[in-house]
Amino acid sequence: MRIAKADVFVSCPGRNFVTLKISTDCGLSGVGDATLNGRELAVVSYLRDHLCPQLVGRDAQQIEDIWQYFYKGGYWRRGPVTMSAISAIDMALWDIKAKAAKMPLYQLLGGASRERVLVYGHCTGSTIDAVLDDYARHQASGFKAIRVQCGIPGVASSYGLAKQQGGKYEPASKGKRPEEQIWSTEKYLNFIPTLFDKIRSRFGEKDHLLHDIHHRLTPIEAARFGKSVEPYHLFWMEDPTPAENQACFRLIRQHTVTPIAVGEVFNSIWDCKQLMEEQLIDYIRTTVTHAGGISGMRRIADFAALYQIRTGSHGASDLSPVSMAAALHFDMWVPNFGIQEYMGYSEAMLELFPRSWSFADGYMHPGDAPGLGVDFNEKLAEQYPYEPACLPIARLEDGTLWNW
Ligand code: GCO
Ligand code: MG
Repeated sequence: MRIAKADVFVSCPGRNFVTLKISTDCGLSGVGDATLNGRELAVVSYLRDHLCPQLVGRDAQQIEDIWQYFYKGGYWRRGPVTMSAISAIDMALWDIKAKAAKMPLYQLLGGASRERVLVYGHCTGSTIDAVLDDYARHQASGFKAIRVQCGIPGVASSYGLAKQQGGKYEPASKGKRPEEQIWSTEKYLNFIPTLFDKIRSRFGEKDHLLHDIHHRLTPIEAARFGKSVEPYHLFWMEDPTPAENQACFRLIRQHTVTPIAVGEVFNSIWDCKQLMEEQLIDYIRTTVTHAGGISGMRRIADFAALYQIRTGSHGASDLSPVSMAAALHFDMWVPNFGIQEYMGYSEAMLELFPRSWSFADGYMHPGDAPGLGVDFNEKLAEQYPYEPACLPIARLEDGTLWNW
């Protein structure tokens, strides 16, 4: 089964997605997601100009060899651009292999380890009252695990808020220059315990409660944060501090038992190594789109399992429905599954990517269509050309550039 064609599409049904379609000489084709929010065109070029010409003519069944060919063969290893491109190729080839086997991908991976996939949704609000309303809405739509982000009094643009009340959180803004936001760690740290106190007092302990710090604290501040929310039993605190210097997480661990999730910006097993070996995290957030596709994720998850670390894949809406489908197959199979993020998609996005996955009662299922169970409507995509957009940047109140 030879690869006849590899096409790259960038389309914007409300936000930009990069989609790879690999077609074979036997008529089967597969899709992969290569979206790197705010840096989409770099991956488009990496695929179109460098990898796709080398893909054509290869045996589509040799997924592992192709992965190694582009990982080792590129000489310049790792990095988000390279790994998003490799991830999309890997995903599309697994899609083809599972279609050829006439199986949903999770069957080919080893079969279901669970009946359905626990997902968490995003509750946001600019005030505690607005958060409480949105939390009730999430409960009513079935979610059993809810991430909570709230406006911080005195901070003009806190992380994780929807642009309109009741709307969805979407960080990127249209245009070629990023929006600048202002951040205050002091105000945040003083406010957050009150937020969780109000949620637990109103709704009790029955849901899993999650929170994303989005890389904004220093290690000692993260330690204080973790300690201060211990009474509310968080499922996790996410990205408490940037994870470049991983030894810093030792300090957080010395002070708190609040579980830690890290890894949405990681792109290989090497980024996970120290955090796992030293048992410095509890959940690994790498995704199929950025960490080497299904093949890369399997290596990471198996390594994590040695340390009882569970998966909690990034599933923000800047990862396309193709990524969501691949993640759900992976989640059905992976023995050390923890949870999956699910923000949902607009009608336009779902029309562009017809899919067989479903959501009910706070759980998802990838469906039983052969392959990933997701398609890409190329014709419709012509109506949604690429629109430049950027992720914001954050500054402290005195103007110092901070971690967004
Ligand atoms: C999350 C993430 C996202 C990122 C976004 C950046 O936990 O869902 O932090 O919201 O900010 O994916 O592109
Ligand atoms: Mg996050």
